[in-house]
Amino acid sequence: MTAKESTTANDIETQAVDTIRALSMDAVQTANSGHPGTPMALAPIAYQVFNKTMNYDPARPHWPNRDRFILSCGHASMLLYSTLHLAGVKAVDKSGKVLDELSIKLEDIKNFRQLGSVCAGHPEYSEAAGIETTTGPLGAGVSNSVGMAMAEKWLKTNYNTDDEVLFNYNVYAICSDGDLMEGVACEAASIAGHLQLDNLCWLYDDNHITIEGDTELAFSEDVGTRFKGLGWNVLHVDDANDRNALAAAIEKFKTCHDKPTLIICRSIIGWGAPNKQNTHGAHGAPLGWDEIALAKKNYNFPPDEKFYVPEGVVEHFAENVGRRGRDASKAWDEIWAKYQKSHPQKAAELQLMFDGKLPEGWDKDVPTFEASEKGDATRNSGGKVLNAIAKNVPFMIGGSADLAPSTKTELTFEGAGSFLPRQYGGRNLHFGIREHAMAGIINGLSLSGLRSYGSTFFVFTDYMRGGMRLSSIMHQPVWYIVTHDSIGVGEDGPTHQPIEHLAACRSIPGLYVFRPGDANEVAECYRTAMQIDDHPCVFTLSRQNMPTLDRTKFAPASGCSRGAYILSDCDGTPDVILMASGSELSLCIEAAEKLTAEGKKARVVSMPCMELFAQQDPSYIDEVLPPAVTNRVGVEAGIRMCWDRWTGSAGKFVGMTRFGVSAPYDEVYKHFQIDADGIVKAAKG
Ligand SMILES: Cc1ncc(C[n+]2csc(CCOP(=O)(O)OP(=O)(O)O)c2C)c(N)n1
Ligand SMILES: [Mg+2]
Repeated sequence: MTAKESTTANDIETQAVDTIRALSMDAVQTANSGHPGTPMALAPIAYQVFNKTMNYDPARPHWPNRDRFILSCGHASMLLYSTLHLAGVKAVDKSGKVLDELSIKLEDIKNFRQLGSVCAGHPEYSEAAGIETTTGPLGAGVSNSVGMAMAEKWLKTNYNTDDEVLFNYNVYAICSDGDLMEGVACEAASIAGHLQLDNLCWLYDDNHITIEGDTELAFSEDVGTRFKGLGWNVLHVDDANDRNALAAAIEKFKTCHDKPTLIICRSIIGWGAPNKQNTHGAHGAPLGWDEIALAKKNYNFPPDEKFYVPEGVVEHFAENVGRRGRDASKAWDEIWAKYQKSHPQKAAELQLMFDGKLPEGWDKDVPTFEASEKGDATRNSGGKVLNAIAKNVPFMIGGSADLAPSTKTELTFEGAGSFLPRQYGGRNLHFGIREHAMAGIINGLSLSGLRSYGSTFFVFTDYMRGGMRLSSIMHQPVWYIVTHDSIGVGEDGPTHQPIEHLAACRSIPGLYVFRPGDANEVAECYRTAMQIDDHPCVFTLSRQNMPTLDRTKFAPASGCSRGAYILSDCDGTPDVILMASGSELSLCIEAAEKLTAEGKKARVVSMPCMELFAQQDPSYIDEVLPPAVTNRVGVEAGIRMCWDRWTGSAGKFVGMTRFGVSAPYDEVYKHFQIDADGIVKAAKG
């Protein structure tokens, strides 16, 4: 049988599904690395969702009202690449312009997992249009999907009118056993159920296999019952190859109007490979060309032809998702044109959001704080500045993991409101005590165009670090507003006193960590961060008060935009440079006064953001920290790591070397000798 004959022997839908399978097997085998079995098993699901269900225009991958497709089990990346390739999804350049070429070319698939190929080991957002989020860490993708579904609800509530429906998209996520074993997925599912996100559909690959073998080894729960308990609509498809059953289940999802849907699909990993299917051997290793040939025979494909796309398959995708998407996006354009006339102001807001820009005057209400010895906690000034900005940036939304009264992140201006079940217009999100899901959700919101933030105590960044890392990998400008930033927490003791967290956050490439030293530094750090549109930021803010510095005496806080600046100086070359972030800044000022009284020349450098400072011109860095001045003291109520770069090999550090203790905060500081006397001693030592 020739290749041509074999293609006509099958119906085109089955051929399309089998093409996804064959491309995936071939790519993994050629790379000699990857996961073939799951794409083979899930090809019918990806086909059914993408080609037969979604409103998605392959010629406009960034169309705002597109249905979203997320592959949460990112190890099955070839499933996504094959599908996007066959669907004809177009490439998009950095400016957002659609190019006249495929986002994923056959050549890219042939170079799967190789340097420079957009077909990376796991799907990487921004590598290729059509990849809606980076996945790989199990559970992450489904948590993003909840944020995307929330974004749709929020946009719909705030912008649709009775006649003009701009937003009505669904979010589909394929997930695996590993996804559903992860805590973050359960946190995310719990909030999705609570919020009744009926625009969200997870398709669970119930294949009974993970890396070590049968799921019986470690996973015996009744997933369906769990999800029912979480408030989900739970459906079953007994055979993932039964596309009619899949279609019927998806139809039921669409008609369910008060719950998210979980479709539990029984599949066979490596389906079609006679010796490897249904074994964990099909999970993460190439099948071998012999086994691939046998599988292709089963699919009625030419056994030895690699990267074979039967005639008619690409056209078949074009006639389905292509045509449907084109019609839907065209219809949307008409509505959008009408909307721009009928609601010019709202349309202008949306246009800014689509373009990733800020409204004019977004920072016009950012306050300047009066000098005050008593000062304020930076969490308080942070709350004020956040409110001042969010008021003028209508698409900025966020919330806290049940700590808004402590982190001061509630938006209190008129009309801010709360995002609640079936009341989706509010801007205050309530994540409950689910930090990791919060990070995943704010990533999902950001990937949907919103400026998003999440808030908790700094010490609990440990719980959401996976999501923070992904924010940075994906270059999303999400904010982590984390308070109670040091031993300054006081009585709550070592479990609540972050020690190593500044270093841990600074170690994530691309994450800007701000620790402002007074209220005006808060304002300037927020102003600076708001203009960073391709990196996440962390704001670590204090529970305890710190003085609001008199800026007629000290340098202006606008120096924060350079990461570090000379706050106060001496005449001539300093004998010592004292530098600090956050609440320790005022201790340095006090120490400098003492040193000056003793006839020493001291400079104080405020360093709220090391990452920004490191990016400055070397001449500026040398101006702030002249190389000739080697007597330097870094001061921070955290561990020393990160400071040596600035203090140099002769430098000293005043900070923490162990976990904290429970006591009133000023006593804790004294106990660890993080005070002016300790700094003076280090400066002289
Ligand atoms: C958070 C996280 N832990 C561990 C892994 C490594 N890993 C990749 S796939 C996998 C499990 C595979 O089982 P399943 O999720 O059921 O996928 P299947 O083999 O059925 O495709 C593991 C442990 C990971 N990617 N993410
Ligand atoms: Mg599995």
